[in-house]
Amino acid sequence: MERTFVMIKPDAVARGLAGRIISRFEDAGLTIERMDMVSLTREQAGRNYAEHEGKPFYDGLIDYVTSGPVVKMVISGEGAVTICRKLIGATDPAEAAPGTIRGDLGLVLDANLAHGSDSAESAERETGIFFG
Ligand code: IDP
Ligand code: MG
Repeated sequence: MERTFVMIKPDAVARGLAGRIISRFEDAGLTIERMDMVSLTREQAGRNYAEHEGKPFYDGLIDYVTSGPVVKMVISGEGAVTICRKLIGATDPAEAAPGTIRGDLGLVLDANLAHGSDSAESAERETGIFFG
């Protein structure tokens, strides 16, 4: 049993897709352990995306993830980290496979709908940032 951190980003919440995205994780057999709708502070967003600081898209990314409410979740299940990343799909929705959240519901990299931790270590770190 593994736990991961997943966030439905502001574009998806604004488009009314949160319920459908949550269902995809539940349909896969995963368990939503914790869930809350919040607006991120720039400080939280910066901590979550620290690895990207200094990259050309960094400021835009922080603007994007703080532009409106998000749904933050802790999701558990066998292989939850990898399964959630698979369900979310490739970073750029234009490249993401059909059947994935980004492939089915998105078009552009600037608004790619969801975040999922990329490893068990990231999951622990990110859960700490967002759930204390
Ligand atoms: P991931 O979300 O699939 O793990 P990362 O490479 O860790 O992808 O990038 C984090 C987030 O930064 C992406 O989900 C996306 O929102 C944004 N991002 C990444 N690369 C670019 C880019 O080239 N232009 C604009 N935004 C980007
Ligand atoms: Mg990442």
